[in-house]
Amino acid sequence: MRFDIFTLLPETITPYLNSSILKRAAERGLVSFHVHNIRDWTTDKHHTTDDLPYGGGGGMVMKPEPVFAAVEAVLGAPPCCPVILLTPQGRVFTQQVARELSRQPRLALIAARYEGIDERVRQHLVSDEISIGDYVLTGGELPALVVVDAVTRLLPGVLGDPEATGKDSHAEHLLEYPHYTRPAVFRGWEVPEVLRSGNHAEIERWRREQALLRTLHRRPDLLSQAELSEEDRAFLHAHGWAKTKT
Ligand code: 9D3
Repeated sequence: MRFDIFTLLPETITPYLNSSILKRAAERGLVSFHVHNIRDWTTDKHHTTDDLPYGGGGGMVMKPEPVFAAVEAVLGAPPCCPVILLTPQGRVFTQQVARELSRQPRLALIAARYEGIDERVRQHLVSDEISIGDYVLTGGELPALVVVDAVTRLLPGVLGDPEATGKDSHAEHLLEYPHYTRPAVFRGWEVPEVLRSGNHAEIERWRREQALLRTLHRRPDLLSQAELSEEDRAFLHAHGWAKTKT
């Protein structure tokens, strides 16, 4: 899979792509990352990328010409792949959206700066708009990296174990059970006996119950989407699950 990332701050993007799992995925040829500085497509002496808003008001607006020029130079006109604008007004990014995007052979991402981007970019260049959640950031660079990261780890061969991505708690709509490693006792705090028992059926049951309890207490909204057995449901009801509450 190929990513083209368009930004005014490429230096915020490249270090993360050159780290750990994403770097290894690129070295192995499973994915390629191409970061483009929108400023490289300005044509005026001062390399202007923003301007005052028509109609007045505060803040600056990203000019359309350099964005169109950059995207069309790299992707052609019309663009050869989906063009995603990261924006607080987009559909909210979830694991389901990550899985959907991971089926594409190529994706372009536009990270905006300033108070916004000229509306004609959305209307005539962008095919999809994504937000990563309801909080205010200073730009689209971190959201672009969030999308790249979540999508790349789903690509075949990127993670060691192909089981790992399917068993993700968010894929299952349950929070994870608690994890422990050695030592068995740290500062007097013991690893639960059941995990050291060697009884794999008991361990599986304990982990399932812990995942259910955590989800019930912290994210009960997830339970409506989770695949629950009759035993799971009985366990949850015994711990105060009122199916109506979300
Ligand atoms: C003054 C109104 N602001 C909207 C709440 C304008 C504004 C704030 C922040 C416009 C852009 C931004 C920068 N944020 C993003 O580009 C962004 C973002 C975010 O802030 N939160 C969650 N997802 C995303 S995706 C892109």
